[in-house]
Amino acid sequence: MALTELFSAHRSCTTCPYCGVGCGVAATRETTSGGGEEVIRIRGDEQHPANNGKLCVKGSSLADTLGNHGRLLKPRLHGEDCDWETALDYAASKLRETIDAHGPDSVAFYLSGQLLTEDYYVANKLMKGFIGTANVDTNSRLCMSSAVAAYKRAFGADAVPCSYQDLDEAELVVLIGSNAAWTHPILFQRMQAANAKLVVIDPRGSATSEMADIHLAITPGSDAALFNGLLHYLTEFGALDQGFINEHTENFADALYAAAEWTPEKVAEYCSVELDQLLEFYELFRTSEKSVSFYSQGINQSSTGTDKNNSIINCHLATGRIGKPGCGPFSITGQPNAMGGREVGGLANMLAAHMDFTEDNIDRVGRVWNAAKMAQGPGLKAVDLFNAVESGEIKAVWIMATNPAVSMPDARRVAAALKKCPTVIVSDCVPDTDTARCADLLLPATTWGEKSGTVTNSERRISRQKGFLAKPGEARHDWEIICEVARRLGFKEAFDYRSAADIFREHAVLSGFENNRDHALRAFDISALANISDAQYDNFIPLQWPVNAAHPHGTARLFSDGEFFTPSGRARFVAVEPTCPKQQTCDAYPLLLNSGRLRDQWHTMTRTGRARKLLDHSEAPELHVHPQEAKKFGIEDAQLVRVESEKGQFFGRARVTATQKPGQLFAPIHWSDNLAHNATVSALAIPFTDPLSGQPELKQFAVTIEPLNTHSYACLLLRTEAAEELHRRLQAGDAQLFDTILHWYRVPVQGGYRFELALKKQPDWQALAGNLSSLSGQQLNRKRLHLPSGERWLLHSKQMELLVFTSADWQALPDRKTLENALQQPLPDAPAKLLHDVPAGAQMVCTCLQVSRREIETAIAEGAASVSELGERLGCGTNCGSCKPELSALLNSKLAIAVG
Ligand SMILES: Nc1nc2c(c(=O)[nH]1)N[C@H]1C(S)=C(S)[C@@H](COP(=O)(O)OP(=O)(O)OC[C@H]3O[C@@H](n4cnc5c(=O)[nH]c(N)nc54)[C@H](O)[C@@H]3O)O[C@H]1N2
Ligand SMILES: Nc1nc2c(c(=O)[nH]1)N[C@H]1C(S)=C(S)[C@@H](COP(=O)(O)OP(=O)(O)OC[C@H]3O[C@@H](n4cnc5c(=O)[nH]c(N)nc54)[C@H](O)[C@@H]3O)O[C@H]1N2
Ligand code: SF4
Ligand SMILES: [Mo]
Repeated sequence: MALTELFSAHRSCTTCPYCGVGCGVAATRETTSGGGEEVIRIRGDEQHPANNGKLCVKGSSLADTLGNHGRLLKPRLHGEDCDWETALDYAASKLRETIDAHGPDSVAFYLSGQLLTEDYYVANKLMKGFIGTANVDTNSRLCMSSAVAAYKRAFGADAVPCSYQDLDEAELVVLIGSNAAWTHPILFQRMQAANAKLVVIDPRGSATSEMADIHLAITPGSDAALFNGLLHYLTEFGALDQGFINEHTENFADALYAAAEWTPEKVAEYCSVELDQLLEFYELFRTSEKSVSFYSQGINQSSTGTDKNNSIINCHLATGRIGKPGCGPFSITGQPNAMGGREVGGLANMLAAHMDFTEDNIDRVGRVWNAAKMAQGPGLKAVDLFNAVESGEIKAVWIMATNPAVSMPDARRVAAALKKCPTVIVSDCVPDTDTARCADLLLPATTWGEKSGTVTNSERRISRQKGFLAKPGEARHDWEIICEVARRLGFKEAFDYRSAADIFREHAVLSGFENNRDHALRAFDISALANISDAQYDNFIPLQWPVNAAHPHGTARLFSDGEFFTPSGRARFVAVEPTCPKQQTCDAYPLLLNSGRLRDQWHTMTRTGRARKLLDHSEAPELHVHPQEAKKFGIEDAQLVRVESEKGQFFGRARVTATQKPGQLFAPIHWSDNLAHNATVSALAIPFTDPLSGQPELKQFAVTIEPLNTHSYACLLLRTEAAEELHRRLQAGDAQLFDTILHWYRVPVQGGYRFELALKKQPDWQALAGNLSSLSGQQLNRKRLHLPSGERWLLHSKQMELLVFTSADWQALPDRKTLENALQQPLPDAPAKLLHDVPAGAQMVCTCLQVSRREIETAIAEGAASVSELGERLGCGTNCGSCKPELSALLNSKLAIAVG
């Protein structure tokens, strides 16, 4: 059935499923002008206050990610398709047996900031109110938990004070450990439009630092010293808001005492930055009344992330720059519904609706839920939770909407623990993630475009995600699946919801229940929404919480009255002792590996990997390395490199770049065993965690590197079935294949897959052709070509089921786009022609308008001197604007060459 036939309306307003900016999206069914073909178009929703109609490259490519191909469409038990009755009975009976034999703490849920609030709410309710354990944690532990812990320490509540408007009004935005140009692009564009000064604090150069007025490339993990130093400087130079400190805060003297030793000179040395540059930043902060500190994973993913967060918050409390327009410590959330998860109590140390495990709160939540068995205390946080799976303490685990076999530190150990766990249930929308491969039971979930509910973005704004496509195959909504299992466990009444709106209303009731100074005053309160009708829920206008009797239309900014949620009502300063990362270099592992995100991919690529054009920017696992380091270790640009840590190994293609500092490396997190050989970065991490938040240290891994000697490279195109068979054999470690193959990665293309292979030795063509032709069931023709650039081999079958090119030089292989097109067409008369006609591939900088780096460089050489001129000539940067920082970097590097 055509995708458009599944479209239930002509226009549907929903929210983007990617980052925490939470952009409004309008999906429409349209007929193309030419062929009259029906298509689904995705545009930014102009009415949505988060983006006013704009979308970044990921959002604007959403239509390319839709469709049933590659989806999990039926439940699978032990690898075989089964019906829902069997699947749900299995899930419920395994949970029941495990609880009966070993108690409630022997089961666990591991959830995700990509679930909708309603899904999250019922999962949490089932575990904490009915099964009786708080072993419910979430991938937000790897992401936001230090920000949560720090806000609670400072404000007595997990409450983000700011609003996006503050970015429009700020004079200064300090981005700390954030590559917002790539990770929160629409907000970054908003900051740029507002003309605030930008300071970027990040050990490496990024698309974000490229646009900064000041970039402080500090020693990895040294942020707390920088902010202790700032507090000290603000005190020395009379920038304190003494009135605010006296009236509205406590513990200032302790924080100041801890900061006193951090003179600018000492900070400059500790953080390895120029004193002048440091003082320039300190002075800018001192004199900018309106300043926002905007921070993300460079701060959170640390073994002292909570302290680092508080060191930033301290500076805002000291200057009274909180609760005012253009001000505040702004922790930006990563996932689309990280914030919703925090609201419902998705973290193991929270209960629900911002309540934690005090006796009063356990009783309070229990009364609203009419709970059968309330959990009595916090449960295990992610790293401990998977340790308990490994030790056998946890015997049944249900994982929803996350891929811990890739994203957890020491990822291989997590996968191994899951493989030996007696019961592993995984709810996902695709069948072949690394985590799904560890599952006994796989449950097909609906996903973006199909499911309905709410999400909360980084500025506390609740928006609707709305399904506009019918459920594919037998997939069900996550909340429905959870409620079905709950009913089978005997909790029918408490989980008898008819719709997501029913769940939302109960969530709103709980948020307002006994929420006042006499009982337990909580920041999260949406009680004004407790009685909304189904129609109002359907037409929900995005609102920022709290939404209650006092603020029926929501609240843009918190703490304007200087009142906080601590017992004294005062905000707390925290004395911070800067501490180095736990993972430290040594002789065996002399380099520090940093990890993070690329512009066009989302996490383990289960959605963005479906849009072919999103792979144009970067299609292979990479390793960024400074030229000096590359020389030292004998590594050339584009060469395959092996990275090793105490815990594991990672293979990636070297990108030699001066954006890295010597001694440091960077690798993107997006590849997994499903997509490439040995490309799971988190397999390298030792799981050190922050003692307060439990968040793992994921930005500093001590490693060593070596170049991998490659005999030659092969590019292989296969139609879907044959490609799946090859993929299966590669993943199973087929000895015959790995006799020749050193490394592989794959790229989905229309009609099949492209595999890129690095070969260890001259292939035994007879054997390889035999092996490969058994995939396609066809005879292969073999041809040796002698070209000016060297010898190349071409293998192909008559129907072009399969096409292989090899060459000693990776760059000398033909253009991949042309080859991909060849896969969809009948065999050309002479396939060897493909080798002569087309040059090697070029990296796309502008994904939307398909403008390559080479074209941009040519235009610059011909005189294009600004981003807008490039846009006029080539169109690049004129659609979503996500590539503008890279255009600017290319212009700058050419300018530097011209000047130098
Ligand atoms: N394109 C894209 N966007 C995304 C995502 C995605 O997968 N793809 N994921 C979303 C999610 S869930 C999240 S959590 C966010 C994350 O958003 P970000 O935090 O902006 O992204 P990261 O790339 O993880 O890391 C940010 C920066 O921290 C720096 N860093 C590393 N160590 C340190 C340090 O010691 N100090 C400082 N100051 N900086 C350091 C890194 O060099 C990196 O540039 O992105 C969201 N947006
Ligand atoms: N080394 C290193 N490791 C990291 C990080 C890092 O910076 N460095 N960052 C960490 C951070 S911040 C994060 S957020 C994590 C992200 O890591 P993960 O959460 O593990 O990655 P995702 O690929 O987002 O996994 C989401 C899964 O849910 C599925 N899915 C999508 N929609 C739905 C749905 O509606 N229902 C269900 N049931 N399934 C769905 C997708 O197909 C996918 O398999 O990685 C963490 N790990
Ligand atoms: S910035 Fe991009 S990825 Fe993030 S919500 Fe907006 S469109 Fe989606
Ligand atoms: Mo995240």
